[in-house]
Amino acid sequence: MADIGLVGLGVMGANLALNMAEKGYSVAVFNRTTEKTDAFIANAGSLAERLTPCKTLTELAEAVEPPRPVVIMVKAGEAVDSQADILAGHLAQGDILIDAGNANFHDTRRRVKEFADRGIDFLGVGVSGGEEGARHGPSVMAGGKPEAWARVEKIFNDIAAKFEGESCAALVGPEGAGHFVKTIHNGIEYADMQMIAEIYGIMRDGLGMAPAEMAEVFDQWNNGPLKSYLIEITAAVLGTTDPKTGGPLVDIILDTAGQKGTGRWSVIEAQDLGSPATVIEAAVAARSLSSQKEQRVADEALFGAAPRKIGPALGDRNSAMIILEEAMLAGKIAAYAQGFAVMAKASESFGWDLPLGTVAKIWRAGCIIRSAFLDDIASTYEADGAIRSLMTVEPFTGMLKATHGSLRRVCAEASLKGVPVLALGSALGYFDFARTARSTADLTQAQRDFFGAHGFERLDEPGKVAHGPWSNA
Ligand code: NBP
Repeated sequence: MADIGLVGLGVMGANLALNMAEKGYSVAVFNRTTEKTDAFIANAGSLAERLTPCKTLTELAEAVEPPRPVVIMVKAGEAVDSQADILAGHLAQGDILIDAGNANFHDTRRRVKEFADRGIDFLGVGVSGGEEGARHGPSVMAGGKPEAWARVEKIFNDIAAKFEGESCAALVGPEGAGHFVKTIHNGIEYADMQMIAEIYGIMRDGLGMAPAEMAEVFDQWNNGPLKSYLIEITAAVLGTTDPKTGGPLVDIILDTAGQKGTGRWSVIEAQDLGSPATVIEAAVAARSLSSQKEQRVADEALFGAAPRKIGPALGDRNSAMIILEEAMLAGKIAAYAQGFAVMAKASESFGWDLPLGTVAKIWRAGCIIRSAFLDDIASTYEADGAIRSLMTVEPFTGMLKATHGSLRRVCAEASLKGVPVLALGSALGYFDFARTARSTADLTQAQRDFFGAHGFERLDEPGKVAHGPWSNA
């Protein structure tokens, strides 16, 4: 009988099943469209002998050795509910349903409760790394009961990415914690990608660099503090030639970016928790703005194109590249500080006790935001899990002190010439706000009291609610 069942042979499910089979597990597989199951088995090569194709969910439940772990890897939302509901009808006490898709963590919290009532453990497991990660080693962020995780931990440890031999799979908390952490991972991914895109915009439109030249710079940056998968693939992307035109492939790609929801969810949760993630917000907004292509074309005609040429304002080519690298690093510190602060707030609000050091550790390999930088974050949180903000602890404080001037110069020059820097600008604004001891909220409080009698606290009478008096109120 099979060690585990897997429902959904899309990009992620098919590759996870092959990964499991390669690690020696026998896997019973099912897909709604059965032709896909047949094609999957036909293309599985020698791994097919460890794969049991099933035509129905009943067949799948019967093919797995009890207590059965069954992974569901289908489109998030209703598809998960429908597959889990049918499966549960064939499962018994002690069996485990594992939703490994990108679920909204509120849905996972609900499902954990619903299935607990039916005697079935439900794990919400975030899986990152795309197709390649799923096949050869993803980062795995699990949420649920420790006893349930303990029964499948070995399988996930075996298929997960390894960082210096350590598995990038871990239980990060109860119920929806795994999917929450995955959501914030994706939010940070949006922020990283948008900041890289803005730096690319400055290089392309502000400095007139060709993609091949930019590819070399990103390649160099991948040996420094920005070393990461996203910087590595940016170099590869910019260095790719279109076989049809012979020109850079990036130049013929329509400039509208898609999104599937996790970035938006991370912003909604950040706002709900009162822990703003301005860089992620800007990144999500930038994708939405990018999709309004027709309006952008019309507005460029209406207002005229911005000059965009930054020219030598950032110094010679070498100096400009150093300034851009430092700006990106400063922006990254702010974005990660925000993402980790949101997780810390969620941990407190939901009583999850999220191990942020472990979260950073399992993001060091396998996932899309994997980077050298995360190793520093992991060490920082391992040393003190209760830090207030990543920006306020070493080595990040020192890095920010050394680089925020470059972020400021880049944002200033880009703004002067009309090159949009939504995410980098948000990072700078966040940093500046964070280090402003006396903010301008005194005026906001005064206005709120003026129009709505909301009250304010006087500096000379702490703890008391005061009102006006306002002239002409
Ligand atoms: P795909 O689009 O490649 O596959 C979707 C799967 O969902 C197929 O097996 C499809 O079956 C099944 N499905 C759908 Br759509 N509606 C269904 C329904 N009502 N009932 C049963 N099955 C249904 O998606 P994917 O990229 O493999 O993503 C799967 C999950 O993993 C998603 O939650 C996604 O957000 C998450 N994820 C994706 C990535 C990535 O890089 N792609 C990374 C991390 C997480 P069918 O063949 O019959 O249509």
